[in-house]
Amino acid sequence: MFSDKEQFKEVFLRKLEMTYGKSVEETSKRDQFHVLGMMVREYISKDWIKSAEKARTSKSKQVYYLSIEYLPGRFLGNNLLNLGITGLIKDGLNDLGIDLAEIEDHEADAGLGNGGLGRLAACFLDSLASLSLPGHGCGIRYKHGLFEQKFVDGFQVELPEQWLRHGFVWEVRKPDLAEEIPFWGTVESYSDGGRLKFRHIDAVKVLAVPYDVPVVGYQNKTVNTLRLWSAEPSPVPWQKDIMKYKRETEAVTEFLYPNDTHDEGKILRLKQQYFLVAATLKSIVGTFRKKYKDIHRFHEMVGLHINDTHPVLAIPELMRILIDEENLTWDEAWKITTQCISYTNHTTLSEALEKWPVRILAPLLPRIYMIIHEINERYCQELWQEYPGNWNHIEQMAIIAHGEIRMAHLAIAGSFSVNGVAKLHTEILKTREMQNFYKLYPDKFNNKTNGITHRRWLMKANPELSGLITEAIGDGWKKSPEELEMLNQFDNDEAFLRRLREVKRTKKHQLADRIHKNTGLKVNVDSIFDVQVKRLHAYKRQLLNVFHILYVYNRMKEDKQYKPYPRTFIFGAKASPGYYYAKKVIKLINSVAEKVNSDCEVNKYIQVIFLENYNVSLAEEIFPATEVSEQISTASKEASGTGNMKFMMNGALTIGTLDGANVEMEERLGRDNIFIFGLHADQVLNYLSNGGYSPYDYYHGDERIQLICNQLINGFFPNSSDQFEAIFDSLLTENDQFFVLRDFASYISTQRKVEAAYQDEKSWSKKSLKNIAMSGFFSSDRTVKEYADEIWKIQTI
Ligand code: 4GP
Repeated sequence: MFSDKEQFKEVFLRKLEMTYGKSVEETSKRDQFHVLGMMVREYISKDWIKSAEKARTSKSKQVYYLSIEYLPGRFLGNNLLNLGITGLIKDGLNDLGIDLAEIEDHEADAGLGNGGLGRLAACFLDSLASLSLPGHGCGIRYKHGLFEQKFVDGFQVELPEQWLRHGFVWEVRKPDLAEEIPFWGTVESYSDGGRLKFRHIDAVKVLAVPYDVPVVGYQNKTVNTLRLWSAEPSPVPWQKDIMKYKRETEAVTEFLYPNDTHDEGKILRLKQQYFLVAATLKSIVGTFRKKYKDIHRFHEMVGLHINDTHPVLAIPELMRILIDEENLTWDEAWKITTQCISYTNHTTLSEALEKWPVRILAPLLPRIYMIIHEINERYCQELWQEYPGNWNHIEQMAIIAHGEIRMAHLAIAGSFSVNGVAKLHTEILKTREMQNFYKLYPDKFNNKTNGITHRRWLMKANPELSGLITEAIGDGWKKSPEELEMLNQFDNDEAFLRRLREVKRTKKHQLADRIHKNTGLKVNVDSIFDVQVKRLHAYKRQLLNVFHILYVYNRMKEDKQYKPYPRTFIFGAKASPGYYYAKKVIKLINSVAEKVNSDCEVNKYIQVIFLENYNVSLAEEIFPATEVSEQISTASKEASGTGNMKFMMNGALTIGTLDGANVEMEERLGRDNIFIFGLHADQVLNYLSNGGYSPYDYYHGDERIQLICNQLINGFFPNSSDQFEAIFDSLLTENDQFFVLRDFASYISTQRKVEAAYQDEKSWSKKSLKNIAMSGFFSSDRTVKEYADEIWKIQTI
């Protein structure tokens, strides 16, 4: 081990030689990354053991966060930061002529998630550990994470992601703790001392092998665990065709499903869900059994949080364990289960509300299906008591109906807490999407507005800004991010505001270098950096952003005197491979980029950059350099958003709708420090419940709109004449479900306000400062504390 720089250098050199049999000069950056990673993991190990020991022996309640996705990105920089040894390592490597940043670049992103939901889970783990809370992540070790995106002729092409190719230095394989997970087969009944019991027989068994990853808290010696399960063949396969068996078992954790907010109805996906839940519960119950005698106290000592409905089979699986293995009665088991499970909803989009056909679930998980069926029977009886004779109502609320299992209904019925992820989202759940359930169980519903870890997204991503903040207000904000509010006192401090601008400029230069490296394009650092990075989805309205760019372009072409303030529009977005419309929008953004960037009348003023393969590490370079943050979803559709918070914390100003957490940002900032436009959620919802609005009125009534819509189909984009018909149709023939044309005028006029505001340098800097100062609320430390106090009832250990 090492405790100072000299010792670090000595150990590093020795390990490098021992591992690779080469001198430092001969080793590659990847070799160096690997050795540094191993050293840091060793450095962590003492505290990790101690923390695990505490969790095992302490009599405090433990929470397990079950999530089918985690999107942590890279670990090295974050671990160094949280351990407080970045400076030591950086200096030591410098002495050896090695640049830490270059080494960090050789760590593959752990991209085991699609977008917001998975990234939120990663932020929560960071906060749990940093608050010394006994909370652990449980997930799947996909061999291939979210696909790698390439653009070929402007089209998205997906390549398999290979994060494990060079090994994952942070994980520890624990084959001794493997669990067998049964699929298929049948259920047999038998009598146990006169009591009717059931067991699952003739199953195909898949071995779940855990890989533990340390989650390092911020300078507090707490190291929690993220346990990722990997599927392998069981040692005693019952099948004759062993190769087929091997292929099928390994397939369970081969790929992350590349869907964001909508699911593919695949057996494999269901297998993944049960695999995660069954492996996790087996290990938790095992640990509990070693520690406590009385299973009746399970819910007092264990909290199970399900991140969206994907892990909802935890409800019937826990029932199965308690009844079949622990010999409890149904009522006893139900009482424990419903006091253990809490559930977060992340979206109201109907296509994302999971439903599994009985014909798929029942044969794959026969005992689990029996239990879900019984839960549904009893629950419908309860509904009958509440709404006697109202079959319609009961059918609407049932867990099983029309041959399908509605996972959200199961989650609500089987949990004690249901939360949305921003105030507006929770209100919509209570008053619209889950209205019937809210009436029945008002006490279950609560809000927990999302947050992001300020450690990764400010301290690590933007050390320049962090340094400036610390110089101004001390470093209390690092542990208590609400102290960022103290920055408000510099509101009129010219020197401070100038330094804030200098930091932004440094970060813009760095991003410009990255853009140049990745695309070969040179961007104007004096232009406004206007950014929209997030998954590509119709409701997120990247299309509205494109309409604004085309509007500026068309205006410049029409009126040679018109010179907009220079702006660089930056995009990053992956589209789900099967999502036709989203892929068309990707092609459109690339086509607009080509058009704009190659036009020398225009490109001095505006440029469009679409960065390939948007992921966590790219995000860390983008957020600090951004000046205008695009949060322009159709109001009511974005549950919360978390990118909005990362931009705010780094001093960008938001142009956005009153949607998701934008509403709460506006509450804190006041109207002067955020640019709000467009329809409100209730207006959108009212339109939708009355059959929508009439986009043709806007097409005919606004020449700007008409021109842009026509350009989609009239050959304006060379070689793409029929490419964008689907987009044109979505707006006009399909009634513009996401109100792009409806919000266009409001968006354009608000963009003009943004442009004007930017040119008043001092006032813009003040607004930027205000954004940073008011962003402490959006730290996930606040969010996680709320979960801990109000839902999980766990305390710092
Ligand atoms: C996302 C929501 O779309 C986003 O608004 C929210 O901030 C995030 O979850 C975290 O709560 N949903 C998903 C998903 O990523 O797959 O449903």
